[in-house]
Amino acid sequence: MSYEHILVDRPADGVGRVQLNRPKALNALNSPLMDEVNDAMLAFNSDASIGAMILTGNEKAFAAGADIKEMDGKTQIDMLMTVSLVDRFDFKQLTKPVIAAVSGYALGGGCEIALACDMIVASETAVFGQPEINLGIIPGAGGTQRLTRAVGKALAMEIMLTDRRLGAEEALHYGLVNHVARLDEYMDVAISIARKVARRSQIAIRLTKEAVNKSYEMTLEEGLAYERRNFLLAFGSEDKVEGMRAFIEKRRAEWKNR
Ligand code: DAK
Repeated sequence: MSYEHILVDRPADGVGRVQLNRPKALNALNSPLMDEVNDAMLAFNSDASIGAMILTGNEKAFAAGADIKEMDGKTQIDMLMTVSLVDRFDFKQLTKPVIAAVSGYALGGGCEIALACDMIVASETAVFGQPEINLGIIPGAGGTQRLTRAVGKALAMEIMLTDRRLGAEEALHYGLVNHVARLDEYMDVAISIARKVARRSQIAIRLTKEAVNKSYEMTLEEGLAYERRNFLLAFGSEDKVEGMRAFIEKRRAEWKNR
């Protein structure tokens, strides 16, 4: 499928990359763009040769939020009926890990989409924020929940109530991002992490991702039971046999993803 608002490629073995590509609008997330992101990510997710994905923008903007020009004039009922936009911010349906490679603005829905990914690599120019308050609205794609869990209540309140923005180093300090790298290196860092993921057993990666995500939604006791369930599922895989055999035979494991 050819796309109008995104670029799609495979920058390394096992790695699929989706690049938001509306540079003149700072990658504002309009509906056609989100449809394309959804389509491309789901295609990578169901491609057996892909083990991890990268979602990125350009140097100036990861994404400056939902498209305000598109939202202008929309009614409450219009927004109620665009629930699909929110669903598309929720990458939980993707079973393979997604790394957000963020440079420049990650604001509003752009910040929320990065938070919905599994890891974030930031360039030193990255800026995270939730400026919805300036528009008379509130974050609607997970910001009040995911940002609060990521940085804690006090700072999350300040970010959302006063439009405080976090630069890359601050975002690293508060645990919002995994790494900060120079502008000419952050993509390589993201690709390197994605390759490390893609080289592993896709079964073990999927079961791990699922269990970590459950920690947001379950009590400790429920989460531990879920982890045990996935642990036992991993024990039933051919990759478990191969992984342990390879260790004992002092060789590199050859995963079958079975
Ligand atoms: N939407 C549309 N166009 C945008 C945009 C946006 N969010 N951000 C930037 N642009 C456009 C500008 O209008 C401008 O276009 P032209 O005027 O040249 O045609 C172009 O991109 C360049 O922007 P600037 O000239 O403003 O560039 P600056 O470098 O001076 O400033 C900036 C960069 C990022 C500080 C500034 O552009 C800015 O403040 N942008 C708005 C940021 C923002 O407020 N983001 C939050 C949007 S609200 C939903 C759930 C969630 C959401 C929606 C629905 N459901 C429940 C359905 C999410 C809502 C949001 O994200």
